[in-house]
Amino acid sequence: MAEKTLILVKPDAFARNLTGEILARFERKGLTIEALKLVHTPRETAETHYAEHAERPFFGELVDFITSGPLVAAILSGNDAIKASRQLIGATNPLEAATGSIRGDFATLVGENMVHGSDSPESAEREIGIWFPEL
Ligand code: DAT
Ligand code: MG
Repeated sequence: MAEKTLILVKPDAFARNLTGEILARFERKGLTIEALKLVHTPRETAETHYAEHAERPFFGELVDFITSGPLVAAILSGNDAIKASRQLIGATNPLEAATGSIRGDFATLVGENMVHGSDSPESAEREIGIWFPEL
């Protein structure tokens, strides 16, 4: 089923010059970049994006991290793009993410886990509206 998802190459990955490597993995899987931008994220945007975690103890650190430097936001499309992307990204905790996944290959900290991918069609629609309001 053709669908769209919202991907963030987070500030840790951007700072480590891994943006191209990460986007290449999604492209190699067969997903298509529909939109792409570099963002200096306003705090309010990060808080809106992660609103479901507002009551969690790590929320402040999460918003600090996601606003700590530029990130790259992308809309990807393709067959089951949401599930396919989450597979490539791996488990939330990089220490539990499979080797071969982005988090499994490049990260060790849950708070600096390289990439975000929407987790449902509803999330994808909401998140595309946050990061690409002009579309
Ligand atoms: P995912 O990014 O895999 O969808 P999530 O939606 O549960 O994971 O959490 C969003 C982000 O919040 C996650 O990428 C990293 C951070 N996070 C999640 N659980 C955490 C924890 N226990 N401690 C610190 N940061 C956490
Ligand atoms: Mg999530």
